Parts: sequence; structure tokens; C-alpha cells
Amino acid sequence: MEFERLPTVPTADEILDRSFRRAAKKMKEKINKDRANEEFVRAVRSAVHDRLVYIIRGFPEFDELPQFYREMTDILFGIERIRQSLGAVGWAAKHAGMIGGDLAFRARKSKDSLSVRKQAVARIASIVHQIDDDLRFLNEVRNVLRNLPHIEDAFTIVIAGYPNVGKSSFIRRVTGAEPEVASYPFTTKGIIVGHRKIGRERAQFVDTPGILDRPAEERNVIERQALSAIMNVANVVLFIIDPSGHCGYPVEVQRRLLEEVRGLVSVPVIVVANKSDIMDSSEDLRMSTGTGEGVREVLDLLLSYRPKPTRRPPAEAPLQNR
Ligand SMILES: Nc1nc2c(ncn2[C@@H]2O[C@H](COP(=O)(O)OP(=O)(O)O)[C@@H](O)[C@H]2O)c(=O)[nH]1
Ligand SMILES: [Mg+2]
Repeated sequence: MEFERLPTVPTADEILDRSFRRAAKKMKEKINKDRANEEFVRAVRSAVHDRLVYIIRGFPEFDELPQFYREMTDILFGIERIRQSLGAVGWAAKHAGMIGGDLAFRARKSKDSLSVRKQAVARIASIVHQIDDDLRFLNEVRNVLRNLPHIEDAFTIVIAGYPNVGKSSFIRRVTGAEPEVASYPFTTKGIIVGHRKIGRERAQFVDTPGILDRPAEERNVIERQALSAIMNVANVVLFIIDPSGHCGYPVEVQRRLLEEVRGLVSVPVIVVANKSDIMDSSEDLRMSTGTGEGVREVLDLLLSYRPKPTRRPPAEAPLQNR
């Protein structure tokens, strides 16, 4: 995913310190004082300009992102607000470039190249400081986005249920290789996202964040929206119940959550009772993600909800004129 390579966004002072240090080094290469001052201005100008452009290029084109990222980004930060901040960075890059270029030229012509150099430092610093809030905001965005789980536009099974019912164990069981441990911004707990190849396709299994373990009324607007963004990517939902109550939540409470989850989605919700090794259940579907018993059947049922490959309907025999 693009976000993983999103570089840190430095603060205004970090950008300036680095650029001035680089420029000071460049300046030492010139023996003539005026030339040295001109070189300093040029170097600051290009260091600042290039760094700002690099920041902008690091962010992906939001319109082209998979739906989940678009929605999550919009819920958490507002895509429009991110665009505005990127626009401000673009403005600063342009102006630092123009003013720096202009002052470098003046330093060359001036009798007092030192004062032109000082002027350049002040003006470029002022431009970069003006976007300090934008830079800090973009870095916050970056820190959250790069830790989002990898969720593609693919056949998706969302796993819901209370904590400790066996959601992660299920995903581990069915996705073979070590699945990704990620986190949503509203939980510190690691959530598991896994993929499984089925023929040429991939199915993805998405854990739900620790939003579901609190009553719906206690969730804030962002949590509610985020939950619906996650539920939105589901082609089918697997709701896991722990009839043993070992998870710490009585079965009745778990059933209430099941009803709530049903209300959140328009796709099928499959219910399975887990931990069959320690507790039987009247549920039609039972499994143990501990021993593996029944897991295959649950998986097969889930995979049966894959959209059928669209085959072209057989061409109708042309009507023949007789
Ligand atoms: N006895 C038993 N314990 C299980 C089973 N599945 C999971 N557990 C245990 O339940 C706890 C929570 O499992 P986990 O998969 O992390 O649940 P999650 O919070 O829903 O992701 C762990 O200690 C597991 O070892 C099962 O089928 N049988
Ligand atoms: Mg878990």
C-alpha cells in the first residue's frame, strides 16, 4: 500500500535547519565572498523547494485509493482538509522557489551580498513558518495512515464479535502464513488481517477494531462512521459467538451485538459458535479455532458467497430468415 512509504513530514524548523546546514556547506566551496553568499541563497532555495515538493509527492492521489482508505481518510481527517494543507505546501514551495531565485540573482548583482543573503533567509523562513500547522497536520495524517491495515478492493470477509471469542484465531487458522498485525486508529489492540488464495483470486479476512465491545450509545461519531466503513467492505460477515462465556461476555450480551451488527450491514451475516472443544451450543454452525474442528466447513460456507465469475450469456442463435 502507498501509505507505508509515506515519509515523515518534517516541521518548518526541521526543514529550515536542514536546508541552512546544507547551504552552509555549499557556501564553503566558494572562495569569493559574494559568490559564496549567492551560492548560499541558491542552495537554501532549492533545498527548501525540493523538500516541500517531496512531501507533496509522498501523498497518494486520494481519488484512486481503494474505497476503504478513501472512506477512512475522510472520516478521520477529511480529504478536503488534507488537500488544503497539501495546497498550502505547494504554495510555499512555489514562493520559496520564486523569492529564493530572485534574491540569488540580486545577491550576485548587489554590492552588499551579505544583506541580501540575510534577507533571503528571513523571507524563506517566514514562508515555511506560515505552513508549520499544515506540516504538523500532514505528519499526523501520515502517522495514522501508514498503520492502517491493508484492505484491498477484493472479496472480503469481516469478522465480528466480542473480544476474546476467537476472531484472530480464526483468521490465523484460515490464512496460513503469518497474517498482518495492524491497528485501527481507535484501538491500541493489534488486529489481524489475513489473505488466502483461492485459485487465481484472493479472499481477505478483516478483523473488527475494539469498537464493538462497548454499547452503541457510547461510540462517538467517528467510531460509528469508521465501523460502517469497515462493515462496508464486507461481502459477508462472520459473527463469532463464544457460548462458554470464557471471553468475559455472557451469551445474551453477545446476541444483542449480533442483532446490532445485522442492522449495520446489508450483506449476509453468518453466525458460528466457537470453542466447541469446551462448550457445546445449539447453534447450527460450531467450530473450535483451538483444535481446528469445524473450521473448514465455516470457511467453505463463507467462500460460497464469492461473486460468481461473470460469464457471458451464451449468444442467442440468430434468427434465420427462411
Ligand atoms: N478453548 C478454546 N479457546 C479458544 C478457542 N479459540 C480461541 N481461544 C482462546 O480465546 C482467547 C482469545 O482468542 P482470540 O483469537 O485472540 O480472540 P479475539 O479477541 O476475538 O481475536 C485466546 O486465549 C485463545 O487461545 C477455541 O476454539 N477453544
Ligand atoms: Mg483479536
